[in-house]
Amino acid sequence: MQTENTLLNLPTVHIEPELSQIVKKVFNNERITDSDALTLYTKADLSLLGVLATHVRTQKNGKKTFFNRNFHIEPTNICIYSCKFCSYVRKINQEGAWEYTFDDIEALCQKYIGTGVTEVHIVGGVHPKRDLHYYGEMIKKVKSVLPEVHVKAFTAVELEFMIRKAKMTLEEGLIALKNYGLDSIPGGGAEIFAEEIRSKICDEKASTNNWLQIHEIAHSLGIPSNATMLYGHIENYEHRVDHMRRLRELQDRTGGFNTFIPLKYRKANNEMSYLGEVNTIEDLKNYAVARIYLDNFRHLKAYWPMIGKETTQISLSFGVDDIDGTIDDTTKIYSMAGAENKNPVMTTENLVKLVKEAGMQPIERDTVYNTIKEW
Ligand code: V47
Ligand code: SF4
Repeated sequence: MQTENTLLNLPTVHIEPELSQIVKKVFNNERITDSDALTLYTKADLSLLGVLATHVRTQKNGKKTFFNRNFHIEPTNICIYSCKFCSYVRKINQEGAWEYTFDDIEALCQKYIGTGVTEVHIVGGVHPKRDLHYYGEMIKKVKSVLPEVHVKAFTAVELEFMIRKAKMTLEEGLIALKNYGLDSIPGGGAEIFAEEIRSKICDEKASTNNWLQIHEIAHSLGIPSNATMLYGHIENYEHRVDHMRRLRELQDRTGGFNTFIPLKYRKANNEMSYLGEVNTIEDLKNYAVARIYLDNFRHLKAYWPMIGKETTQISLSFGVDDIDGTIDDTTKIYSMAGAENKNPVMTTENLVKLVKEAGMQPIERDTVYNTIKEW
């Protein structure tokens, strides 16, 4: 059966009835259900998803596409855990392991004095010997060199361990880190919340409940955060919808998430390589469904070092309105997992050009989406 879609005031567009009721909801700015999201994943073609996601994106952000000037510090790749998708983890004394000293970190930060960088993103392995106070002193060191910089640091997985090691409750630990200078929390460590998948890919580390609890407490303390989802491995669409449902529910309670960042599983040099990788169509579909489903997230980020510059440009027509930042060759997480960008670096001018070529409006932002400059 076919129905006429008059919503767009266009010539007749034929849409399956099951999809047409979802189309109506989206254009009426109504929340879609879990089952609607599954239907979109399984039955909607890419062109329809692009139209729907672009409607939501336009309502929330117009043509604005956000980026910032940031760099990463990955203090160590030594980690007590062994997540099956991780290409970066090493054990103490293993070849390829690194541990930065505070002097190394100070020297790295000094390179950015006067460059207009507004954010430092600090994420690394869960080192067995380092607790909250060590990382608190690290934040102080960064801010002693770059006093104005926003410190977005430590995934919930790192936080869970460093706080436990310091023998504090989660709330005490997050308050202490805030006092050391922590400004926000990145979205990593979420992977896939569904326990039957999490137990197969990253059994040992912070649980789903830990992850959600840490973000909820952080929000209650005025520490905003991001959320990620690692997709394209052994999970199915139900697991992705379940993951986003848990985030949507938490966001309804706190409003503390800035952005959702789907992370495509990359296969090089890890135990799950045999799975291969999903294709670009799947990436775009996933951005679009996320944009439509997560109605209470203002922003959807495509992490360009992960998916490449061209897919990033196309993603802007599938709901994405944020492309992260300049990064400046300071992350190894994805290059070690096989991302195209071996040395991820884009100047501000490159980012602006990328956005303009896609017909969008580049906005340089700070971490919490205040506009710094309209380009
Ligand atoms: O949790 C690890 C992912 C995450 C692989 O908040 C992999 O702005 C794909 O937190 N293939 C850490 N992904 C990165 C992270 C992040 C990244 C960008 C922006 C923000 C933000 C946060 O990296 C991990 C894991 O999900 N990851 N290995 C891999 N082989
Ligand atoms: Fe450790 Fe993070 Fe790699 Fe897991 S993904 S092994 S927690 S560094």
